[in-house]
Amino acid sequence: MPIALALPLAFVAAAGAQPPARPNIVFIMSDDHAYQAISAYGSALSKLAPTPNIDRIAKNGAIFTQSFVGNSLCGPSRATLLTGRHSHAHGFRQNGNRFDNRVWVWPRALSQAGYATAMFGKWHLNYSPEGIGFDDWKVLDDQGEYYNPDIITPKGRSIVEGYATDLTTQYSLDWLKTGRDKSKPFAILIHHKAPHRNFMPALRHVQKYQGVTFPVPASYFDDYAGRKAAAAQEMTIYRDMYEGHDLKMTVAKGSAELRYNRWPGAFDRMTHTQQAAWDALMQADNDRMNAANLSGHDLAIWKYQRYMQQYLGTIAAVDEGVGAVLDYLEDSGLDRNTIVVYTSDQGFYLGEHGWFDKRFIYEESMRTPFLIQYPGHIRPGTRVAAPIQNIDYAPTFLDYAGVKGPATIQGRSVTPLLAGRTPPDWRKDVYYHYYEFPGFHAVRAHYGVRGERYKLVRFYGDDLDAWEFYDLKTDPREMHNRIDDPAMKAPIAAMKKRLVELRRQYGDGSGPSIS
Ligand code: SGN
Ligand code: CA
Repeated sequence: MPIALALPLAFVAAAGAQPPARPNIVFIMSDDHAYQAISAYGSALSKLAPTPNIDRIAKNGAIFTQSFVGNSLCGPSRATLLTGRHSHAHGFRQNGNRFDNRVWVWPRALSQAGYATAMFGKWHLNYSPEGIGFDDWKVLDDQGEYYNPDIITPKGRSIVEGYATDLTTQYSLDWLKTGRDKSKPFAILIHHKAPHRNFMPALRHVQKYQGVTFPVPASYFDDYAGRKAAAAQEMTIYRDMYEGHDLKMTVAKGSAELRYNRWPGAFDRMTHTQQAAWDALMQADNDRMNAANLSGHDLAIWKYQRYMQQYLGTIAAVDEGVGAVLDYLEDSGLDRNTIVVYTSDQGFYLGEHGWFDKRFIYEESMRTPFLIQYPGHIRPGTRVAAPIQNIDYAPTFLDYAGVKGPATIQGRSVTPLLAGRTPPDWRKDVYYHYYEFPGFHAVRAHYGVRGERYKLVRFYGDDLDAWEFYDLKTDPREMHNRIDDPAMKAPIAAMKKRLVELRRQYGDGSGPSIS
């Protein structure tokens, strides 16, 4: 791509800009937002549930089509994005571990380099970001609640009436407009709880997708043949979702009482007015469901539709929030010198293999959306296919800000990719290690490597030590485990070698060693 090579400089020259000011950074991250649910990725859901504002970032800048996490779970992923290190290196391997706020993180490095810094929304690493180096912060408690959440600030904790996504957006806009030290460049982390379980849309979006029929993934009724860990999970929509808590199904026609509602707190904290409005918005749809008296296959399909309607409904407020932030940046002229990123802490299953949740190395959860704009530095409409991982975020921001990072960082700045140049030694394969077992959804611990064409995985622990191998070219849905296929002997050996090398390269001695 010889033309792209000269582009960034050409941009600066054409704009006749003065010596470049250090860029501002707006890092927007949602929780469990599948790339399949972002229309810029063009999946089957795109037309039915578009995300026009998130898509603006791809239009203004770049979209990464091969963006991955190293451990598809909230806490480990957040620790990785802050430190640029894999789970075994930063030590936060599974939810419930504690993050030491004193370790090196890029927001503190930027603060020390003269940036104004802030963080709003879901933190989920420990009680609060106290000590991280943010000038200002307001966070949800732990997983956070959608309605009237507990908000923790440097001054203490209180219940705030409102919808979590809107509050997070509002806090962020307030800080951008009036809260920050305007003599400094800024870095703000906006971390939404949505669309995380239990998938409660804002009242204005509860009915947004009611009655819409979404395409059911081809693997929805997967039988998990040849895949022991996949068969053993507890994250199947039609078997494991709680009918009340997750799917908001009521017990009978005419009743607003929910079916099994494991954690009633998500609803109990609504005000009477919110609760009444919610019930009224759900009533007719639930009455129809109860009157139809569905079972078996039909009920399984109905549950998929209800899951999608709610999940995508929560994303509507996130998309509006992204729009409000972009509008502010544009109206104020700040956009010209601001990097904006939209990503998620990991991917998510939207019915593929019959699942919700994440955790597995299989594509939909290992992949995560990554969109970035930086006018004058990233050509609008750029698509990057080189594989990146969440260990790369920290070095990328440091690189753009001109700040040096520690040698402990395991990722690599993606700025050359954004300038249209793939360094010859850019990684071709991506390392993965998931630890949380036993735990929610019963996904066994596993490590593996995803290459351009093949994926090798080893599940371990408990009663299981099982290898899997996939040819993503002929089997993109990862339905056929080819580990015992003699025709695959050579690529399996090659990938095993890569896995050993990657474990050595990253210094991951955790889990069983490979002989
Ligand atoms: C909660 C959810 C799980 C989810 C984990 C981890 N259950 O425990 O479904 O896998 O969070 O999510 S819930 O009904 O209590 O919400 S993560 O994104 O925080 O890692
Ligand atoms: Ca998450």
